[in-house]
Amino acid sequence: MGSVNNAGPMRVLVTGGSGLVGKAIEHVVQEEGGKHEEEEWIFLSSKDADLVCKSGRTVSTHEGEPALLVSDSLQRSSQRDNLKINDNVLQTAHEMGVTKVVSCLSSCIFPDRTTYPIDETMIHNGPPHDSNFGYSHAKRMIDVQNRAYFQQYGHRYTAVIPTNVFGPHDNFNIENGHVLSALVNKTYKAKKDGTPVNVWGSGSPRRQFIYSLDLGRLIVWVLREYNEVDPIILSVGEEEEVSIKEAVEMIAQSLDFKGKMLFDTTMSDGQMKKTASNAKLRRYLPNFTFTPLQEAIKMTCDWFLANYDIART
Ligand code: NAP
Ligand code: GFB
Repeated sequence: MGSVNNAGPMRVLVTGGSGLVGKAIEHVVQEEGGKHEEEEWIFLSSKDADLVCKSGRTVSTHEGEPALLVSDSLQRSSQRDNLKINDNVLQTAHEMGVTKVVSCLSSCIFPDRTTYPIDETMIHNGPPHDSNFGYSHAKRMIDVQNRAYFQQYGHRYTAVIPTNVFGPHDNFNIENGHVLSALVNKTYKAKKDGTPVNVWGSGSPRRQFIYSLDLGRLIVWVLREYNEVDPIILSVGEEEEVSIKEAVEMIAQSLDFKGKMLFDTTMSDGQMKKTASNAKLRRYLPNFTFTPLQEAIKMTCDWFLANYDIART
């Protein structure tokens, strides 16, 4: 966030910089030429500033005046924390004269009873799935706030809507990690201990999984080239949607696990599907190539094995 001095280089502040999405953006910027000459990119974690409280927002902005804020509000926050973070980030951006903010929404905020595929125009068309209604409404408010900041001040603050993200630096914790990362860890342990892998639910729910590095590449593109205030879905196509069972089999193949998979139907399936359209992204980037899912899962497993000691398990 901060004022872009036309003569000066762009400065970018990435909140959530130590997380799954933040680390992917950092990889793209530091390792893939995503950073332009003289630009300054600053990656923050909760240790640098607690975005839930105003003092945290002051600290993060007094570090200098980055040109841009990629706001990664927080997975584990409650609705109240998300609302506070949204307001702290966007209001600070406004007060500091930030030229652009890119916030993360999520495909789980879409209406639960809907037609498919879901697109960006449908965000507010009905209540989200009951399992995360508080979080979803807080996320939806970012879209409302972005439109208000544009209408009142002309700020081009926008948002991206990723589907299910996975990759290096994910949260691999078996209890509170997302499905792919949790099952990488479960399969790793099952292979080591000679026990079955416990998959929650029937394995029938369907998801579109986006590899974190692909998402990082797309978010850097949004930062630089996407000028709408309206959000944009960042996802593989509908045709890439797979069942949880298929995804789990890809993990087993990547870890060379040949043991038993148990589908524990006493555990909820949650949302059976939330098929999203990436047609809008394709209109902008018809030739963007996503990493094939099996390859991305294999790279994630390899990262996990090589970084087991530092991974969030
Ligand atoms: P994550 O891996 O849990 O990372 C969360 C980041 O936020 C970490 O850098 C963490 O810092 C930081 N953080 C936590 N509490 C904070 C606080 N109070 N103040 C400042 N920073 C704080 O999350 P993620 O998966 O990267 O998600 C990033 C965004 O993408 C979220 O908005 C999420 O809704 C969205 N998204 C994620 C997915 C997915 O499948 N993961 C899908 C769609 C959308 P510490 O390391 O210090 O804790
Ligand atoms: O990834 P997940 O927890 O989140 O669950 P959502 C996806 C599906 O995987 C559910 C099944 O049907 C789970 O029942 N599943 C099977 C498991 N085994 C496991 C397991 O060991 N762990 C987990 N976690 N699931 C996400 C949000 O919702 O949608 C994210 O949590 C984000 O924040 C993303 O918004 C887009 O796909 O249900």
